[in-house]
Amino acid sequence: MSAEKDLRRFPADFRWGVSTASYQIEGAVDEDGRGRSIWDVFSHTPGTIARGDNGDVACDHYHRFREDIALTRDLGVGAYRFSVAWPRIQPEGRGPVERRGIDFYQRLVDELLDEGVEPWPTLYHWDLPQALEERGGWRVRDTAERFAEYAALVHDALGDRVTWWTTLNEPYCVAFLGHATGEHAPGAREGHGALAAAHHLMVGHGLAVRAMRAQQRGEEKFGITLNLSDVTPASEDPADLSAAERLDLLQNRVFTDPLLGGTWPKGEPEVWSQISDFGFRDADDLALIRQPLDFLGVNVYAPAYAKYAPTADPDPAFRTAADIDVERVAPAELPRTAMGWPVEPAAMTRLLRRLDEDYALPPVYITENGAAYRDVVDATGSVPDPERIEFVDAHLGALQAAMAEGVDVRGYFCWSLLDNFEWAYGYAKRFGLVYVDYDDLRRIPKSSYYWYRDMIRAQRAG
Ligand code: GBH
Repeated sequence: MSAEKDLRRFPADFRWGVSTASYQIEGAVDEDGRGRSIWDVFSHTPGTIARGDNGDVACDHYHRFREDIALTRDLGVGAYRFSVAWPRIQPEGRGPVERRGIDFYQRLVDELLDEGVEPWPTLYHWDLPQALEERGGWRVRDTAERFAEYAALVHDALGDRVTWWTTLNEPYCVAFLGHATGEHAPGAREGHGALAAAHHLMVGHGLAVRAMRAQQRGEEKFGITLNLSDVTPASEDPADLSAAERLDLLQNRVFTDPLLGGTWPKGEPEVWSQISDFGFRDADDLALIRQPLDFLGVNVYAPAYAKYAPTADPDPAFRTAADIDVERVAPAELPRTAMGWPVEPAAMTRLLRRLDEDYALPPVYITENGAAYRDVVDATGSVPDPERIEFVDAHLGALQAAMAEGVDVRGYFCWSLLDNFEWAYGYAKRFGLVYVDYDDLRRIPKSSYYWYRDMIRAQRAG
């Protein structure tokens, strides 16, 4: 018992938090001058989202943010990670600020500070202004430049009271789920387009960090959040070994090599030279992308096991950047979440260890980790979710193992505060520590909420 308690002891200044994202919780899509984003358009396109769900109302957080911040305060977390909706700030993705949009985030930030919770805004969690998509979206460099202008506007408005600034959330998902598999907005299935998007996202990050640093007033810290996966070959077969290298390239090194290593991704020409000549890269881009980072956010969900499977079309004209002849297989004995994602906490330790070996890392924050399970309100009105508690607890153990090996991890944010709009899965998948009843929008803390609260309290008790 006491051994187990010791196992969950973290440094006194370790940051505990919860995460959300604008389109997944805010709703109020037509309010206060907000423009349309690619997710409004995508979610209103028949056949894209489970059950035809969309984010029009979502958790109605736009109107209920005070209640949600009170939940966050009572949870005892020191930090709340949320995202700023670009189309609320610049409805067309360019031009002057929509004052009412900035006002909302100022109210949110002030309320958080009043309640003693540190605001951790992310500037881009996938809701690109539709007007920019119509001019090429992330496939074109202009969007990276617009992003930096937008970042500077938000930073100018909030930089006096916000310390922790994250540029992008998960550029992998934006580039490849958005432009190769088509599961996410804008729903494209392209060869070259996804690679161009990946590049311009990183250029946008670099330009944004540069622009915000240029107007820095205090102790602001700048970082980026990547979703990374530990990749293991399914067997010792050389075909599986090279499949694992390709998957590692696609999921991790496309981003980590330029951002953290200052090199173009190793092994990239062999995989993609038939679908792209990478002509979108300028000579100075590597230096631009590799801005010094004050922190690295890592979102961790599931391990990847790679098996060779010849699925890519032999004709490159019909191939997307995600068609790399890899099948994702995971050992059958691993449990699965309601998303079908395999659960293996030790993979988080392996991932962090390898990152630390491969790069000179800035301080790391786990900016998302969590799981969907089939939560229901029971007869007493409670929502027992023992699997989520086990998931988080086991991942905290895996985090401690990485820290014991010397990886500089400074904080952990649970995904998510609330059940919310889970992208292509709509409201069918619940990731919250707090249950949301979508009929009346009532919030009901699940048992994991109380568990997380008590765990954080126990840290302070020393
Ligand atoms: C994050 O993305 C997002 O930032 C957040 O908005 C979202 O709600 C949350 O996670 C939950 O989905 O099928 O085994 O190959 C997560 C990115 C990409 C992680 C797909 C898991 C599939 C694992 N995810 N990946 S597997």
